[in-house]
Amino acid sequence: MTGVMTAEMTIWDRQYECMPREQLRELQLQRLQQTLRRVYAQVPCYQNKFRDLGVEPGDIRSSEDLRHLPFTTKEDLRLNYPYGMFAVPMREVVRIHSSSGTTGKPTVVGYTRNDIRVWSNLVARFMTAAGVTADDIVHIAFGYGLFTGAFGLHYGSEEIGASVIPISSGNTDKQLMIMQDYRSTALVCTPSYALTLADRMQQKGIAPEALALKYGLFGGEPWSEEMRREIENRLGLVATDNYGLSEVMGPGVAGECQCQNGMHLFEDHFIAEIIDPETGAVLDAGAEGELVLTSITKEAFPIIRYRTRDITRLDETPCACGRTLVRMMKTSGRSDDMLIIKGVNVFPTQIEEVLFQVEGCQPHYQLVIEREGTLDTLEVQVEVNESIFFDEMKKQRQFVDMLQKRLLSALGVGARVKLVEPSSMPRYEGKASRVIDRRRLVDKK
Ligand code: DLL
Repeated sequence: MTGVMTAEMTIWDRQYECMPREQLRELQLQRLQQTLRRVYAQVPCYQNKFRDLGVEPGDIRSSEDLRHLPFTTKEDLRLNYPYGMFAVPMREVVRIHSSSGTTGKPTVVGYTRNDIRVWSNLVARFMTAAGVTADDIVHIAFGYGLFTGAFGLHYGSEEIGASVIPISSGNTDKQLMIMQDYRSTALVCTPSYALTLADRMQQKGIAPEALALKYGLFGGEPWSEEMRREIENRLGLVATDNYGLSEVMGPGVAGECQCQNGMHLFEDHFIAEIIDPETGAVLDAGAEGELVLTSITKEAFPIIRYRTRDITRLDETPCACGRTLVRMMKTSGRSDDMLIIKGVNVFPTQIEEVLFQVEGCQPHYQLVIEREGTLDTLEVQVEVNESIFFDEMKKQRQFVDMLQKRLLSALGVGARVKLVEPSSMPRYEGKASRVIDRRRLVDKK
């Protein structure tokens, strides 16, 4: 088979996705050099940063030299709000998106016509890798708006030739009705919303067989392997992970194939590095650390060595699908979301893994961190099924003890477990927010 797009536009760019790695590195270098010349000429922020470090685009002669370039951080984007980082005049920008961001001004990103074409193609690539074809009916339950999720997946689906249902987010009952009546075969949303849908189906007595779903393409937030299995069982589909961030493009930076063993990162468009988040030193690709991304084909909003804050590991070993692109492992989360409890680093996904392994725990939980005197305390509030919630005190006590022991051994720090009633925790339509850190409130006073 060749990399030629078929009439149905199934997008598997074999020429690039299966390129020998040596050749890929050459392509990356060539594209990087072009990008550097452009940003140096067009974006004052980069010109200043390069000058401060005494580097010029011409100094970058190998991929090893990348490490001599400055990092870009969210702060740089804030300082250049809204359009200061754009590398083309506004008349060439055909779309603007922005990232949610919990504090301060959002980050604004722009796309030229060609950027939109590349973006759609990359989303189509990972959707194809996940199994989606022109015969599929794609149900997009991301919110349409400034968030890149919905439009990214929408254009990617159309590129494949699939039929798109742009239902957007919210109104879970209507989502279920449309999924049943319109025979949606692929579901696109956050993993948290997939669980919200599964819960509602259960409440309404809708069996997975009543739906036509085959594929779930989930992304936008970290989720564990245990959560993947739970979603697959309850929705009766094959769930794949996909990753991206608005600053770098949106969805379509990396996505899993049907082997479900990490997300192929589209290295012909982005160069990935792993760094030590504390020192900024570049680590071996196999080591776990912070992902740093450089875009090498973007026109409107190119970005150099962007510190994503996402903690992950890259795997260069071959994948059974034949793609030679490096695989990005499920992230354990953002370094900003890492909790430091009594000096121990804890990611919410580690807690999720433990909870999901215990029969009787529902996949809905919240973490409350407080400071009592000088001591941090972590409370894990988890929904349990009715038989446990209404069980006699002694049995409940044993259940709590067992959970606390498991958490202690997995996290290396103790947590208090509080069982809460079924359906009492918040449900999410988009990205979940499961951490309540009351220490921050105290610190701010
Ligand atoms: O969430 C883009 C996106 C939309 C990706 C839909 C996939 C699907 P932002 O709102 O800018 O963009 O948030 C980006 O979300 O830095 C990660 O921390 C997190 N994130 C996104 N996808 C994943 C994933 C979109 N698959 C931030 N696993 C990123 C873990 C993810 N974290």
